[in-house]
Amino acid sequence: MDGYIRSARIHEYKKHLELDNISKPVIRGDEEVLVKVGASGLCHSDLHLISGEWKDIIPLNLPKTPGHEIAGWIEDVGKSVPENIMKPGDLVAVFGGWGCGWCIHCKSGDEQLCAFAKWPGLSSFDGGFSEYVLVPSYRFLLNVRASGTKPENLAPLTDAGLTPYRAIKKVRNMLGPGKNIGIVGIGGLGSYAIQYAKILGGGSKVFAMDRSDSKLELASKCGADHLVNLHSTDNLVDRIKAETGSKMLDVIIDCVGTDKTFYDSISVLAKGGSVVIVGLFGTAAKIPIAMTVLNEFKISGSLWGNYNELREVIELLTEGRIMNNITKFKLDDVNEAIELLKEGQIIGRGVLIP
Ligand code: FEH
Ligand code: ZN
Repeated sequence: MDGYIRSARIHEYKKHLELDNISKPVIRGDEEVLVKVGASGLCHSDLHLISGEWKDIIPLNLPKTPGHEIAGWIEDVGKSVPENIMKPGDLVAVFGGWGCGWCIHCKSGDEQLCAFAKWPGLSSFDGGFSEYVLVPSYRFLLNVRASGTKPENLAPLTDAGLTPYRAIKKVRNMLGPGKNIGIVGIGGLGSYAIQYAKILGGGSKVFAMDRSDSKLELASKCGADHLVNLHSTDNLVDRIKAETGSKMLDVIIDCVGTDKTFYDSISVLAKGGSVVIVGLFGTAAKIPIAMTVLNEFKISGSLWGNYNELREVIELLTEGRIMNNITKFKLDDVNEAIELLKEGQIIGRGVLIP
């Protein structure tokens, strides 16, 4: 049908998405860009959103099209989009932190931290589980027409590939020869985290930790030096002691973010060590005060990544220094893909192709 597009939308929390025919978005604002979606990654945050668990922190006007990891081709542009920067037909990756452009965070380049940030599919704006997405400004696009890569390889970089990159860059001064870094959770983010730990870690040994052997197999392909199955390891502390010669782990990137992974992480952290939480599975964990003070632990969070960090991650991919691990699904199979993600059965990142 001309003028209509297919979008997978949340109509009611906890229910399957519905594949709707909706009006094709049209450019109204001068800076806007209409992107024909080539691929859209499936993130755990989408599960929280669809289940309604986040309805108080991220209130949505339903129906809503999720999908915040997007790449595709420019179809149309507003009249103030500079032609020398982007034009119809260009392949673009969509940066997901749509900041106000004015506040202190935006001016520092961290638009994902903007107090007024909008995220495609996680705010009033519709996301990429659709044939088209309307992006409010060309400022949120990276033109990758010269990269020779495909949208399905770019889309996961915009979140799964970006979030652990920022997290590891924050702690890279703690890494180097003789140091150990743990990556907890080898899902969409973890397989990238291992690769960045090898690239930025200056010779640190990388410990991959997960409950699934098939995910640990992927970790091994990504270059992990030690594989720790959190399900079958009886005593995690003894195991890490034995494998690090009692040095323990200097840095842990928690790509899961539950109270269990937090306490596990604290229990195997070296004195002065740092846990960076990027996963959002859980809700709360208690910080053991004495242990944190006596060991000078650093506990922090890291949100997504900024525009320039996304540029760097795309550079790493196009230079062949990182690999993607994706499972492709047709947009029509979105609900099956969501079920597989819920069951932990997608290895690497699930990507929807309209
Ligand atoms: C979730 C909610 C709001 C912003 C960013 C996120 C990240 O999980 C994106 O994966
Ligand atoms: Zn996400």
